[in-house]
Amino acid sequence: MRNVLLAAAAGFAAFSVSTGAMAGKDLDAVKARGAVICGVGIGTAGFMLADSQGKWRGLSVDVCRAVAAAVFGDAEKVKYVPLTSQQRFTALQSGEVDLLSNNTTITLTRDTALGLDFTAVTYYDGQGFMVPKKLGVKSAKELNGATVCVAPGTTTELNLADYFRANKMNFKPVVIEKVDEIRAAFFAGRCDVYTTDISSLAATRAANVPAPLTQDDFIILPEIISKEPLGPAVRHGDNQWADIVRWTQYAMVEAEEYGITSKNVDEMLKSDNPTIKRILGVTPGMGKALGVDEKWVYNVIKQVGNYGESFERNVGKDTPLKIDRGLNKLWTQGGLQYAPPIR
Ligand SMILES: N[C@@H](CCC(=O)N[C@@H](CS)C(=O)NCC(=O)O)C(=O)O
Repeated sequence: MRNVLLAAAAGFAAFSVSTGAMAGKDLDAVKARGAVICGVGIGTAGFMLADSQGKWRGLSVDVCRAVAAAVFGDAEKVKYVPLTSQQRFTALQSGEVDLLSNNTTITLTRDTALGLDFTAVTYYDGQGFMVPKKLGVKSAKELNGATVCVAPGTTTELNLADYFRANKMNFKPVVIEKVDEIRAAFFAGRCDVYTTDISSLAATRAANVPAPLTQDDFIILPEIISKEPLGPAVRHGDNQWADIVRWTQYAMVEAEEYGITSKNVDEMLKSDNPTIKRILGVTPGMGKALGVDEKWVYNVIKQVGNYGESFERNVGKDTPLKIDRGLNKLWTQGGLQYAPPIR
């Protein structure tokens, strides 16, 4: 009898998860804990890096902070779990983290077979190659026979094989899980080439070259061999939690489009523009629909900033990375960052 009841309970639990558009189990857990557990990388300047005080910063970290601001009104309510490329999906699937925000590429198999939901693109990227200048190589087409440092469990590894095969070239992979060890191997000359997302190459070149070498001793080759739309992921099963992450990202993009910044957001509360009033919760409704405080966007923008502020502060032209907005400009400026309306 007891077993029958347990089986029935288990069946019911499975049923409510699979149909649970309204189920809020992950959001409930986040709220009960009072903090978001965010899976990040091991350490990449501008995107996800803990400073000497242990404070995490970066464009990907800002997503964790913004979600905490939306849910708790406090961007500090985040616990960070550094994960390698190999560990990240299991950590999310098993519930060790609530959210993964670590430069993961959206792909079909990750979105389906791995049981994940990607929210929105934080950074449109592509895969590239970095080589020591002294190698004298100017194009990826000259890399036949090269030794290539690459991380396992990545799209990088797959694209690398495709690219060399398509160009009838051979390579010797040196597969290393921890990004700091990959960088060390590359800088020590254990491989001729380091391949990963170009954002990560730019970060490595700007922040990790060991003296006496300098960043001028390395070049990123011109070929961009793939599309790498990078964004946060949650696991299947709690649509409301996914909605909160997704719309928090959109809110940062929408705020940039409407000129709402961390500096002027208090002024903007007095705006007559109906869209701005709705975004900032002066006209209520959006917070209620999402299941958060009406001041959710106000809190995100006040504490974290809009998308453009986050981009410029972390990876933009005044940072060591000096990354151009490029594809990550707003759609109104010829880029791909486009948020559906908050209404
Ligand atoms: N975007 C690619 C690669 C992502 C990835 O995790 N790359 C690693 C190895 S190069 C990385 O950048 N790690 C940075 C970090 O841990 O700080 C993917 O999703 O597979």
